[in-house]
Amino acid sequence: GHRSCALWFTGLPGSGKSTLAFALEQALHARNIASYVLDGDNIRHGLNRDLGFSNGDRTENIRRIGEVSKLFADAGLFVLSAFISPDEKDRRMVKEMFQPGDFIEIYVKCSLAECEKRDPKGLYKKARSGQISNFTGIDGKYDVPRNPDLIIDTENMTIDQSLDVLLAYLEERN
Ligand code: GGZ
Repeated sequence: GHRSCALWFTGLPGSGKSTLAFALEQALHARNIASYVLDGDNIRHGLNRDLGFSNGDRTENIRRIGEVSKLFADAGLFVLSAFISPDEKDRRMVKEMFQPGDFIEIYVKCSLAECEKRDPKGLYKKARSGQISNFTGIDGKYDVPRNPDLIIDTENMTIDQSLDVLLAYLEERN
């Protein structure tokens, strides 16, 4: 058997957080481990539709997502939460909602240059031209995780390789 827990993916926009979380969800389902992905698409359009991207709103965004992640974990699921979560102390706040070891911080590492090159939604371009403000990596801060449980370097690995690293880590930790 396995304990339910929260895997928290943090990283710059375009670093690959959601992609990795969904790939892991599929791999876990194939192993009969119930999991669920929370990301901007299912949270910011619903529960957190009242929040924007000011620093205060981001803190409230992360706080609510932390509480929801805890509920999912209490319900017995592996919850995979993929949010920029740029503020180190907001990530600590969420970590403290969990029993030690039940919250796994995964730094999805990718340089700003590469994220900006990928620019899957054209938002970096908008941020550069001033159409979006407080955009993480451009004029919004990102606190690089100081002590993550795992670092996934998506700049130098394929999605499959990244997934293998994640699965090996989870197996090792049981
Ligand atoms: C960062 C923004 C912004 C600003 C809109 N800064 O690539 P995306 O589009 O789908 O992912 C980004 C998403 C980030 O939401 P999070 O809830 O993960 O952010 S946080 O943890 O900081 O609260 C991006 C889009 O929202 N987006 N404006 N100014 N990302």
